[in-house]
Amino acid sequence: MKRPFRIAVTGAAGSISNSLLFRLAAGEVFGPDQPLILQLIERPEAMEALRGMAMELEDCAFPLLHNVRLHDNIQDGFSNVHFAFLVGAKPRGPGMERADLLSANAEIFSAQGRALNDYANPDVKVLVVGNPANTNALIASRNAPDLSPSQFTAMSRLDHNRAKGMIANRFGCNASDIRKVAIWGNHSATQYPDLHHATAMGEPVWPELDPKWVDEEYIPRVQKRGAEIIAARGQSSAASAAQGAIDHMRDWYFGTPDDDFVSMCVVSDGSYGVTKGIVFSFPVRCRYGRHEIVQGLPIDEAARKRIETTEKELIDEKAGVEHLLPAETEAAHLNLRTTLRSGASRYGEEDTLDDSEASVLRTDRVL
Ligand code: NAX
Repeated sequence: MKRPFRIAVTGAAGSISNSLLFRLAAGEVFGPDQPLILQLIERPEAMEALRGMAMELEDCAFPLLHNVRLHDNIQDGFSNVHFAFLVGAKPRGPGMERADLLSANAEIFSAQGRALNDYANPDVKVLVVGNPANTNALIASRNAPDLSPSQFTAMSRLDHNRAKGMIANRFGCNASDIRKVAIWGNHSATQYPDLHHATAMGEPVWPELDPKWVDEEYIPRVQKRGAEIIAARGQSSAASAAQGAIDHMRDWYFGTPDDDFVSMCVVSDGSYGVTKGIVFSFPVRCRYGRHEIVQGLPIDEAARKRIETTEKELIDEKAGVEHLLPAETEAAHLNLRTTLRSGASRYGEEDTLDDSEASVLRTDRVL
């Protein structure tokens, strides 16, 4: 019997978790033979709802689910966890400016970064789902001086899946026939869903597409899909967001296929000229539990402009929370080479990445 993984989920009584927790417990992320302990975290006022969720989990009699723990504090909730899904966040209230939303969440995520640093397993892998996800992930990472920035990611996988689904519809094929779609930038309406490198059933899609359709229909529709769903069902995306989180963590853990890439928001190492030290969605590949930004994709002028627009938004977001970014972690986030300690990332290596298995496995990362 394998040793159980400890998984923390914040916002565990919310809508996304209502889908995520059951699929985690069913083995959809870590496989059908990996036992789990769920450490579920909520605000004190939502603990009763969380208790209801735990009863339902119990009633499923999941063979992989060893234990469910309920926590109203992050210190106990993050204790020894190997993976953390940070789903809970403060929603935008009436009259709240974006800057207020940013700073309200900044405080939550700086405390969570510190608690992960102090209480989680040193190899913890963190996925931030709660919005504004990219900047929340940056704040958490900057407040975790003993962890590598490569251990913190934010979710653009829902956007990636949306982008894939919409192009599959266009070509009349299945989403699994589409490869190499990329989301660049922020999980917001400035994100850039890029089809230049995408293939459908092995053939490039770009030559088949009308650029006007891409610019005026496809890109805005992916960017605003969240709002379209709220307008249609009166609630924000929940099951599809859970699917994005499942795909993100599963691929990070098990790896991505060689003939494809996925989108993940990771700390920028300056690839493609993107400002270092912001959390930005890139096309990435994962192997041996590590993510690496896909290098060398051609970027034309129009794509460059779109990347710069979303980059600027993230720079502005970062400026708005600068007071919560400790100076002591700045260098590690600007020079990712110095953070290779855990072997979790190949950031900062020269242009030619060393693919040898010996180098990949040298640090013996054991969960
Ligand atoms: P819900 O409002 O249904 O649930 C959020 C839960 O988080 C609530 O139960 C609340 O009590 C809890 N919570 C709030 N602050 C907390 C804290 N500090 N510690 C622990 N728990 C806390 O929202 P839901 O629909 O589940 O969405 C959760 C978050 O995901 C939101 O911020 C939402 O904007 C974001 N999303 C991010 C997406 C992405 O692609 N990155 C897509 C979907 C979603 O919009």
